[in-house]
Amino acid sequence: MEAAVKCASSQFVGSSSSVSSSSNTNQPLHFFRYDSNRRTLKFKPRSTFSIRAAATGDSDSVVTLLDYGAGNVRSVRNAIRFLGFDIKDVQTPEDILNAKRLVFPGVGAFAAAMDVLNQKGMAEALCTYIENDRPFLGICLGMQLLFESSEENGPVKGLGLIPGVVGRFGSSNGFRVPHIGWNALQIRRDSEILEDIGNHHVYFVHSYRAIPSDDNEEWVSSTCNYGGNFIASVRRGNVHAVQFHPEKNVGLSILRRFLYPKSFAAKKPLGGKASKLAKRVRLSLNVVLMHVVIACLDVRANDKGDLVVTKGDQYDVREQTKENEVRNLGKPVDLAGQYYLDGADEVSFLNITGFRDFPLGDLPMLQVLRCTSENVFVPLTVGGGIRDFTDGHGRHYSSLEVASEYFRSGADKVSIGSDAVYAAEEYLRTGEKTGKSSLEQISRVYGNQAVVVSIDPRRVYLKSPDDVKFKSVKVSNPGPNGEEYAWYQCTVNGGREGRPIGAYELAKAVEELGAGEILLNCIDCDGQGKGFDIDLIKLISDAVTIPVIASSGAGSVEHFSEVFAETNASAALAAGIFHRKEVPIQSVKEHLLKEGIEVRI
Ligand code: 1PR
Repeated sequence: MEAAVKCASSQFVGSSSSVSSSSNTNQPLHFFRYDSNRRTLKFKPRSTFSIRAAATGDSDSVVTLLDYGAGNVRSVRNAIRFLGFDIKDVQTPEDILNAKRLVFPGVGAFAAAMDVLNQKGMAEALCTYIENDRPFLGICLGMQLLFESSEENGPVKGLGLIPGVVGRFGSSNGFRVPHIGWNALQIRRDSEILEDIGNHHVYFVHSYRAIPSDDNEEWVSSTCNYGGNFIASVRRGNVHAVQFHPEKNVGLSILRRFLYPKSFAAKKPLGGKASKLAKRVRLSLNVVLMHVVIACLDVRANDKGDLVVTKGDQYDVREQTKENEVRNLGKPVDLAGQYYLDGADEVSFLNITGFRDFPLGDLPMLQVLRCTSENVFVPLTVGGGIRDFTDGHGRHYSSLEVASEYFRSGADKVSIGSDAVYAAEEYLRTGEKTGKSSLEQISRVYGNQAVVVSIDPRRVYLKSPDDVKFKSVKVSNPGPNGEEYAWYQCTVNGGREGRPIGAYELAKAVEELGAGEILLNCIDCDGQGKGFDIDLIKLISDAVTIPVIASSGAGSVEHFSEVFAETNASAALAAGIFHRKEVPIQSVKEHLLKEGIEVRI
């Protein structure tokens, strides 16, 4: 395919400079500036950024990064570069000991990470570095590894620097696991890096957490509540670690404060003032459940070979004209950047022809991800074509390799469609988990919080629920012949082929196989603007304990409040209304807040 994508000015309205898409730090760095009047994207040269390092290549402008190769740390890299620093990767334990400032963005599973650290002699170097009070920032698993042990596939011994055991969230009280989303912090003690946070929300994505106790009290700088208090950040001297992701949105201020401690030294500390916790919405504990608004970009090559954002009506993305061309709603990188600035909590790319175009041959899609992740600091999900594949030369690619390439290119999560249907069918047929499906393999390596399963069901009306062996619902609106029931048949290949499995059965099976989240589309509602399929979303969000993203059919702000009020969906995704600029993301959020539904503002 010739659909080349450059991270260049032509991708952005009003831009006059080019942006580096590679790791070449000699290229000029830029960041988005939003022109609220013209509602277009511009680049502002890095030199005007308020706090910047002298990019002289001396050690003051270098951050040492411990990336042991188990997952996506590209977004952390992008954030560090965005803040004006160069990156030196740790190759040997000596690199840790010699670091001026060390960032450790742990990814993947606890046991695998500890294995690598032990085998490479890095565990000891890390302990020495931290015990010597050298500047350190651990992120997510990079914080958990500091504790004594973890229950994740364990018990597994950790670095043992902080008293406590990392355990799994319980889902029995209605909280979805993984914990994915934006939450407020409860500040427990002074920590300069948290000073800009106030009541802003930071992004969490994890299934395991450490709990505050008398033993680790002197470490805990903030906690968060999700079915109980857990440790959100720790701090002792120059050593900091956070369970959330400082590379996302407001979290960047935390990263900036860690990287530029001198610039903030004169400021008064917070004095342990607790941040305000807003009232929770549906559960009876004192917890804020943030609801997430996602902008989705269905991407494919048009007939000229250009990669475009398209949008279907019930999955038909071609114009109803004589030419029958693919509907073109804009450039993927432009739109993703726009939605980030407009306040989207996440951005999803679905490579909708991935089932027939092998994604690793579809390099423009990878380039879109690379370019987007340089400037978009909210979670990025990418789906389409995640499956095993053998190319024309007989070279076999595993689905894990495909996912790894997506992660390396900037995805925080990958979304599996068709292949998850086949895996679920096989699992329900044999009752055995082989560990070989794409879903199982990717979640084992990257953690289930990094794996979304995208379901493309179609409603099939029934006279009686006994007419089918799959779970059905009594529908709110009867079918064309007065049918009162329906089941939701899963499809593959972008809705082209119906499969002998229902959405309910699929959702439960993929949860068991390791999915961390479900993206629940509905072909009947897609692009119709008449509202989400509440019957379907209620059915699935009540059936599983992992977060469910409601998708398809949003046409007004009221549709978002309806889906959050009437179902247990954690997030709502829309495409058409945002692409056609019918409803701005901020209007959705303002409406939700007005209705008492918590969202990140
Ligand atoms: O099967 O693993 O290769 O994944 C393919 C992915 O591409 C799946 O996630 C599948 O949902 C998606 N896909 C395939 N064909 C289409 C199509 O539209 N022809 N798009 C397609 C699915 C559905 C939503 C859409 C919402 C919201 N798009 O994501 O964005 O329905 O739209 P709306 O707000 O305008 O109603 P694989």
